[in-house]
Amino acid sequence: LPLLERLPEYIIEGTKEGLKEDIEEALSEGMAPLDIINGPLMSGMATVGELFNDNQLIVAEVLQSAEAMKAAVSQLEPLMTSSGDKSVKGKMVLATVKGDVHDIGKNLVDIILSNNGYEVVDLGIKVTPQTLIETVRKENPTIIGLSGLLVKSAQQMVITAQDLKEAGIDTPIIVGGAALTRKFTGNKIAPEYDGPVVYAKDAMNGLDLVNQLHD
Ligand code: B1M
Repeated sequence: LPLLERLPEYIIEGTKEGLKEDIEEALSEGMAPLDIINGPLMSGMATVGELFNDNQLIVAEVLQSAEAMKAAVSQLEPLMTSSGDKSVKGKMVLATVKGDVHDIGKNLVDIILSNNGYEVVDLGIKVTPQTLIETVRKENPTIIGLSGLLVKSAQQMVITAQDLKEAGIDTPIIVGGAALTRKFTGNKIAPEYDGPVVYAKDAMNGLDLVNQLHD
């Protein structure tokens, strides 16, 4: 198989054997680290999602796919270009919402923001509104980042926004993840919150929006 067809196969098959070498080959051919992730690797992950949906993969196999993706992302992480601007532009408290374990997208947001002038406090997965509130009070971030991939996570984000508001917090929120849309964010989450709430379709779009909020 040509390289661009081999790369998604590692994710679909959930295997790391040869992955490192093929990523090196992609890099040596001039592909940018983020393009490797957003292109062939994400396309493999999209196929995994479809196969899983069709019951052609079980959770254990999807976990292997996630492991392969994580290995690729950690190999590429040190190579992600930083803006060169070393000043700290802001601070994000970042979390995958309560009830949700998906963290690959969240981790990408962490990598990209950390490499572009933001301090990121990553609370990990299944983060309750209470933990978020406590951390926001302690860390005093300039932005809150919420990730969630399950349909129920979209609803959980509404609850989280309500809880933050009740705690008197109005720090801008950025949300992202497969189950969300701009429309849902604008119509369902934003009205429940006092501060701005914006939707990012991917991690790079997230960086753009975060930069805009800090201008
Ligand atoms: Co799960 N899973 N999963 N899963 N899984 C999905 C989300 C699903 C769509 C698959 C499917 O059925 N087609 C489906 C959800 C269906 C729904 O809710 N309607 C699903 C399901 C059902 C489940 C379980 C319930 C399965 C089960 O146990 N029966 C279970 C849930 C457990 C739980 O959360 N409580 C489960 C478990 C898992 C694994 C653990 C096996 C594994 C996750 C491993 C891990 O993350 N450590 C897993 C995986 C890998 C997936 C799929 C296949 C891939 C997700 C992924 O990592 N994508 C996924 C199918 C899919 O999404 N197509 C699926 C790559 C990642 C880079 O993309 O996270 O979308 P993503 O991030 C993107 C953007 O969304 C955005 O930027 C990134 C790109 O740059 N973004 C942000 C994300 N967060 C952002 C935050 C921002 C800004 C942008 O600012 C703060």
